[in-house]
Amino acid sequence: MRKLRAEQFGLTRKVDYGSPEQNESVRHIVEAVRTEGDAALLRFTEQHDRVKLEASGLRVTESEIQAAYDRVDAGFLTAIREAADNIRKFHEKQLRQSWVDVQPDGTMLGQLMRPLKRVGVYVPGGKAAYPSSVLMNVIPAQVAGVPEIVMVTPPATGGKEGIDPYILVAAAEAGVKEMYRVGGAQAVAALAYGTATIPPVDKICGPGNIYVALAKRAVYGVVAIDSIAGPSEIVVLADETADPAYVAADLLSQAEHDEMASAILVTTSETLGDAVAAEVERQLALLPREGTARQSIDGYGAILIAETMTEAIDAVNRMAPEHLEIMTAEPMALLGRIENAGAIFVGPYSSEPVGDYYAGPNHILPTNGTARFSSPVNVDDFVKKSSLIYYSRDALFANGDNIMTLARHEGLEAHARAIEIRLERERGN
Ligand code: HSO
Ligand code: ZN
Repeated sequence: MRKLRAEQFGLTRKVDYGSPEQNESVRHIVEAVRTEGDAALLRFTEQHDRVKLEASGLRVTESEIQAAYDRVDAGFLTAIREAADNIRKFHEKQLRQSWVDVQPDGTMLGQLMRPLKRVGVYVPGGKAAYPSSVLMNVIPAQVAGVPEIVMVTPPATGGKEGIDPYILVAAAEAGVKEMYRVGGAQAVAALAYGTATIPPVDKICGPGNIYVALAKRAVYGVVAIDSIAGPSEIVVLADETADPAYVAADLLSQAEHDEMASAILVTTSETLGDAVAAEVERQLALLPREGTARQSIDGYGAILIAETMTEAIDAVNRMAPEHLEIMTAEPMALLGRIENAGAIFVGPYSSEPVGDYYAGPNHILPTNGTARFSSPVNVDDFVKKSSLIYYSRDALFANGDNIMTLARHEGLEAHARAIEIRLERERGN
């Protein structure tokens, strides 16, 4: 791994806006689905997924879901149920109540929390088809109280048997009752505009390839979308007390996700840095996904040597990593100085995969330095708020003049008169 001075380092931002051809193709697909509905959906499914369907075959049936349960192993089912339980409990803590504030003059102001009505979760095929991500998208929506959560996923992720049974089981376990076999930009367009078979949703979330990402951007505004995830990132902040084998293993856990993933060690100990570099080499050679992990390590990996812990922490805050692990003598003592990180894993036993699968916090986190201003997926992402305003007669009398002054200043006479008509009529009585 390359060794650099922590002072100079910042993470490379990797945002893919697609080629002109990809953008054009997505525009074409979205427009066709918007105007032709199911017919376009079936045509693109045949073109891109090589699966010929009728509209009546888009919806995944109850018996297919049952059949999927027969195909997954018992260990997986136990593990995913435990994970779902932990994720649900963690997200239940995030639920916020509506509130109303009553003032002495009778004014009542407040905020009413309402779940979105219908949410679409995109589940990709290919290298990022993770059952764990199904849980991470669906459960917060469910905890928020979203009554209709639908999943869309390409039709042949499980080979000629159809959809990958592990994805179907994860969705069913998370509580999804409505699933469709459709993927790509056409699936996103269908969720946004609706077709005869697939009613439109209010928000689309979930990861996907570049076509899915571009389609989400294209329909943004018609529906809400989640943020578009970049390649995984891990930063380990460690001192001389860290175990180099643990550090290396955790760096590789994210490097294996993607050729463009970044795995970075920031340390005050050059000895640790050298030991981690050696361990990364040793462990890399043993990985089934060695090719991907090696490209990630070579292209985006680094060992950053810092003079002081303050310099190391500055580098962490500048990078604003998706995942931060702290393996130092007193990791808790450093927490207050961490400004920017999607998820923080504290101490030698909080390895990153604990959070990816199991602990309960969401694994869909801000990437590309966006932890500077955004948060992990959470219940609030599926809730919207309505403001509540009640003014009593007394309150309007006491404040009407101020309101009229501001309205007339803006040249909006009708605004002023809406207040004035009330004050005059009451005074006339
Ligand atoms: N670490 C990934 C999530 C994931 N890991 C899913 C395993 N499965 C998010 O950056
Ligand atoms: Zn992961």
